[in-house]
Amino acid sequence: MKLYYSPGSCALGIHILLEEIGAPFETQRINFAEREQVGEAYLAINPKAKVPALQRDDGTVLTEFQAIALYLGLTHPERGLVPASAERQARMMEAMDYVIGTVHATGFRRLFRPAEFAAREADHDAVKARGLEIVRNGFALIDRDLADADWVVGDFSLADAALFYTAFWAAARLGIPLPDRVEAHYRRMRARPAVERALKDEGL
Ligand SMILES: N[C@@H](CCC(=O)N[C@@H](CS)C(=O)NCC(=O)O)C(=O)O
Repeated sequence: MKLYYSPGSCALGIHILLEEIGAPFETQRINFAEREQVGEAYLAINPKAKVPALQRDDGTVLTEFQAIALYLGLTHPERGLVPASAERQARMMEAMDYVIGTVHATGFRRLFRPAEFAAREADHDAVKARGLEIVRNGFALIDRDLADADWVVGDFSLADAALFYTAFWAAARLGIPLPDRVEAHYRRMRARPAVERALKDEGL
């Protein structure tokens, strides 16, 4: 398997899951600063011009965080990254979709790429302010749902890797304070050897 990634991007979550699984994989960095994601070579891998993308050993490529994560979890059942019960599986997907589809795609994206939301530069501060509000509200909801649990849904699962990459953006990249339980989850994640390996491998 080969993971296409950019350091510290959402692909970090998939990188962590690959480390957790322990199956052999390689990584290929896509250099965003050089716009490699829109270059011909990468578009042939992922025409959506995004990371993560996972190339399997038969050459086929999977995109979209939730799909890649689910594939990894289901193909390595011995690692227990997908809960057994339908209720917990659904809760795991619910949490991942919220983190990725709302907190990341509508919140952090406004902070990282305001030009995609407003053509006029004069409007970018307002776009970022709205992004920050979405991120803060999102973490507040996640914090409430975490309650006293160590992990998002019972045991460690795919959803914890998704929450981690957004918490990492807040804590390590943007200095946005995390609510207490999300902060504790972030620290718990950082204590996992697989997380440290993925961060180190990405030079973070
Ligand atoms: N829906 C996609 C989103 C992936 C995504 O937004 N990736 C970002 C990095 S975190 C990206 O590749 N951005 C490239 C760009 O904006 O040019 C997924 O879940 O995988």
